[in-house]
Amino acid sequence: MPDTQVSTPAAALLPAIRAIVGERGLITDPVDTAPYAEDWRKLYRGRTPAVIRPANTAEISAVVRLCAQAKVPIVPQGGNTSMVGGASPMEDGSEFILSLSRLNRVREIDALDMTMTIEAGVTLKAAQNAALEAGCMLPLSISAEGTAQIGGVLATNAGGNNTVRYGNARDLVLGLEVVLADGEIWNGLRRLRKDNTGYCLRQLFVGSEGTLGVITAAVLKLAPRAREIAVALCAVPDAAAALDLFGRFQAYDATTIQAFEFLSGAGVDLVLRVIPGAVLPFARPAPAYALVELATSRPDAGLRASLEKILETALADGVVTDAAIAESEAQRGAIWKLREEHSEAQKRAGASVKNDISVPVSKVAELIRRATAACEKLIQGVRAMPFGHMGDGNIHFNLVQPEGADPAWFLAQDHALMEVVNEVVRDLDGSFSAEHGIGRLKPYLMTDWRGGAELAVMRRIKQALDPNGIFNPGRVLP
Ligand code: 2HG
Ligand code: ZN
Repeated sequence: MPDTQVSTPAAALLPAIRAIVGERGLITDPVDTAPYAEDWRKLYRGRTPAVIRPANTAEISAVVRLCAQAKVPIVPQGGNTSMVGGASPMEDGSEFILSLSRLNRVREIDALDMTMTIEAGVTLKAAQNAALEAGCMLPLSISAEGTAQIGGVLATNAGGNNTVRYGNARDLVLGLEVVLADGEIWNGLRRLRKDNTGYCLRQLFVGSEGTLGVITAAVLKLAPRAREIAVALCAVPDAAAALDLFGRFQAYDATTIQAFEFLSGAGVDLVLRVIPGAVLPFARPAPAYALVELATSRPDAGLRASLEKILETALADGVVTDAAIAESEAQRGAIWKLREEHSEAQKRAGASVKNDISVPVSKVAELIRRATAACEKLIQGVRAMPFGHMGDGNIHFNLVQPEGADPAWFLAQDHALMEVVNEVVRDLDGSFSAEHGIGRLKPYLMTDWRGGAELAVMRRIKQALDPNGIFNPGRVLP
């Protein structure tokens, strides 16, 4: 395949890059690069002269060195599951995609240290499985875990279902290996629980969305493997009841809550309609649902009995109207399927506008109530389908286009819809970006939300670490 017909600064580098990564490490045919240049939501259809797929950290370092000298921008990419276009190249074809997928080894697991040293291109699911085989657990779980890779998960500080108990990706990182913007490799793969030696550099790269360096490997904290897990889907009258239920579990034994997710009735109805094999474990649908997962590494904690006890009183009080407790691994999977297929179901229903927002946990029900009213007032027939991580205050306040509407027309309202939702978020002291990050979609909101000293410091950090602006330019910072 000829490198490219057009001579651009990026195209001029291709022979030298090929000499570093070899034929296997380079994709230049536009047909083959296209899937890497388009995001999962299909909001961005970019172009790139090449997807570079280095085999190891040394090759990444050499490639970055070349790009830095020529000031050619690089978009680091893991599983390409970003919800905000964070790994999508621009449309002008000026940026390389740097795929981490060939760095896919679990380097070491130490069950006594409870750590895992792992390369960026391992999928989150594969990392979870490796931890389980070693008798431990990697306590990070997201819907895209089969595809999302560790490097991207860390670069975006992913949150997911277990944040309520274990925190976000950031809280699990003990060490990092990073290729810096001049090509130098920083080996910070320490597995220390205590290490007060100046500024905490690793936390700068976590959540920087590929704008400060390329994460190539990490040391992650593991947790003890669960010995008992109890899962229930609870039908509830509304979000306020779901929050009341969360409070009951928290008051009883907060340490056993592994996930507490909210699902709207409309969202579950849609999943049941468009996702094959999805089944509701109740005779009739409810206005809303809460999915609770309790887990413990203690052998005789009697979780099932605790779950039943709390649900019994909640049923008696009218907080829960029906409940289904999983009796097997298959039933647990079926309950989680109703939750995990929300994004896919919404994608199949046409265009949707996503608000990945957070508020203090105590305000989640108010957020859902007020934001729903605001959006329904703005666009008649809009389908509000909020769902997500109620236990940590992060709701995916997603809006699906009115039935039969033109998707392009609906998407053109995205800023207006985000604005009315964000007004409520601001009023409740929340954040417009909880776990998906800023990417290409939301830099325009940064000045308003993080302006002044905060944004100024971020800009100084970017300037210090990436003076030529080669890493993911135009993302995160406006
Ligand atoms: C989830 O929690 C993901 O399933 C995706 O964060 C949410 O589709 C979304 O908005
Ligand atoms: Zn989520």
